[in-house]
Amino acid sequence: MPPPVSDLPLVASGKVREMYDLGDRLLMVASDRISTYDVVHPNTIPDKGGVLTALSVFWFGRTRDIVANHYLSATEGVPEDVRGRAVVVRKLEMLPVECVVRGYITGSGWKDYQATGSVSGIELPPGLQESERLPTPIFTPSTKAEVGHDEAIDFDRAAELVGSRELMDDVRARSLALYQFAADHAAARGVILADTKFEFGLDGDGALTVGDEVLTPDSSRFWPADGYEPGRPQPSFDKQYVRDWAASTGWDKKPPAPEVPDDVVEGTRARYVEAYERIAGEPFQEWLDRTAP
Ligand code: PZK
Repeated sequence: MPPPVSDLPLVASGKVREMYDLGDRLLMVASDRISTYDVVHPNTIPDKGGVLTALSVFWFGRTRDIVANHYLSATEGVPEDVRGRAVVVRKLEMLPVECVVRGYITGSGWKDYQATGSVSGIELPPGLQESERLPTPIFTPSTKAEVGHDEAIDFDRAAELVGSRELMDDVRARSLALYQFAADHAAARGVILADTKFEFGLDGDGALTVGDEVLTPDSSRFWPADGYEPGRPQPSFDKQYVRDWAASTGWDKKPPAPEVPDDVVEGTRARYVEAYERIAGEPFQEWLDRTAP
């Protein structure tokens, strides 16, 4: 019998997921917890962790020819109590930068553009509207902040932190290629991939490898193509029900976050499952069946 997750050494944890040590490998577990405005709600969205894991595994399988990744298995070595929402991955030496690609101008990129006309040192054309598609996708690295928000840095600073301009050139090229592949795939299914964040590392042979989760709603902004209109913020494919409900309660977005009511939980769960089914093109149940103990 594999050990329950609670027996494994915890090596890292984020707001909604955990990483455990398996010796020569790692176990990455996605929870069903959800945050809005950076605050985690007290209750969960059933299947959220499963959907994010399934999506990440879908993309890892589809992008192996663009860049190697750390994914090994969603069954072998995954304890029964977390099957469907966890993966075994290779240990990497992680690079100390977040690799953000933006195809649309939104979020912190929109703030920076409004203030300076640039994002991560890349000058953008004047007169862009909020949420507008960029002439070409841009690579906008940021620091990994231990606490608080990541800070945008320019390419030269990223290369300095990584210690090699050649390696950083490769990281940028792979990041842009991954984004382009996924954005094209999503667009054909009615989903806009506005932006996304990758984390890279080096494997035991020094080969550039993508780690973390990839191209999920927690590492990306997914917008429904239907109703897309620049000039305003776009509704998030997955979290908009929770955000709209949270705003309607008058919550000030400061901790603690309010408990999400059942109908909003159910609507949000349906949106996550729909995101998986649209993008992967298979019923979410098939993922659960494949990974079930
Ligand atoms: C690694 N994180 C971020 C924080 C998480 C993940 N393949 C790898 N090898 C070594 N280290 C990491 C990875 C990956 N991926 C990633 N921390 C360590 C992180 C919190 C929770 F699930």
